[in-house]
Amino acid sequence: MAVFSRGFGSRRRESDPELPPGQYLTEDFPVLSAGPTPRIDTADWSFSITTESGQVTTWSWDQLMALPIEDVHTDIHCVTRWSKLGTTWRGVSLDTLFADIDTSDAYTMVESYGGYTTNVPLEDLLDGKAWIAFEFEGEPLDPEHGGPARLLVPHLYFWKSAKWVHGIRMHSDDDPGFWEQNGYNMYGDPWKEQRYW
Ligand SMILES: Nc1nc2c(c(=O)[nH]1)N[C@H]1C(S)=C(S)[C@@H](COP(=O)(O)O)O[C@H]1N2
Ligand SMILES: [Mo]
Repeated sequence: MAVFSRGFGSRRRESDPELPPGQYLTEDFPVLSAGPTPRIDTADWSFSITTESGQVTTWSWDQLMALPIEDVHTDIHCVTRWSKLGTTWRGVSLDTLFADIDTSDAYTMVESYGGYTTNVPLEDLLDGKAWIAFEFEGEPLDPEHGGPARLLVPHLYFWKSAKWVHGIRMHSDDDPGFWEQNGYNMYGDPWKEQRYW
């Protein structure tokens, strides 16, 4: 693991081309949750995609684990201004989960155990841009960070990466999720600083 002195860190902070505007680097992994941490046993866990026709496709934990698993190296950026560069995750690509889903809707509502929701355009979940992640830095994802599994959409601010993910519902319109109803941007591109309304 790389260790940086504070001096190096602060020089890097200003000049790093990998750091979006207004962000600073952190070596810790802050926990940001709007409510209590749900505890879901993998034996009870499921993930579903629900389309506009009412068709529901559900995966159990074992079914998820039987799908192709990908290693993901990526930077993450929280709207509260911390960023982590070069994080390592394992998960299943949303391309795999959407492969046989028949939908004409352009938007999704991501739904979590515990009631959290966030809206993401479908195209931002496809083409290698999003995963259901269940490992972080080689370890099972901590419950505080969304374990057993969370959405990982690293090109958007991290509030879009719903912890304790339970399902995705297709929407014809871009309806606001939890934080989006409370002043956060509908899209959340860190490079354009789309933080709030
Ligand atoms: N279910 C759920 N997912 C969530 C949140 C939450 O409160 N509940 N917070 C979001 C926000 S605002 C951020 S910044 C990240 C924080 O993830 P972390 O706690 O693993 O750092 O999770 C996002 N996903
Ligand atoms: Mo956040």
